[in-house]
Amino acid sequence: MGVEQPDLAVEGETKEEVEVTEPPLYRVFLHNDDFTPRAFVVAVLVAVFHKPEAEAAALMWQAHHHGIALCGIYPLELAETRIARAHEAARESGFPLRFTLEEDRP
Ligand code: TYC
Repeated sequence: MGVEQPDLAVEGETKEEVEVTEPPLYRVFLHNDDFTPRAFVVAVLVAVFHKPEAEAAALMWQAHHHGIALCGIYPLELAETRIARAHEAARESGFPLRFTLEEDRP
């Protein structure tokens, strides 16, 4: 009895080849709106996305002027958790601040 182990080495090969697949990463985007105060956006980026103040301000201005800013690239669970926390904070304060994510394809 016992659990069967998969053969990692192909018959005849001297070296064992193990393929490593990295987990997909996701881009998180910050979207502009007409209602969320600028200081609130910066505070969320600092508190939830752990951005230094100056970088948070630069991202806020980027979204404010261009409609969208790339906030960071994270594994799926971290991206989803941070977006959920940011949305919770915004909704609690009555603001429509919005983040989205997309797979980071090459
Ligand atoms: N445009 C907002 C304002 O003028 C500020 C803002 C900036 C909101 C960036 C969202 O992602 C954003 N109060």
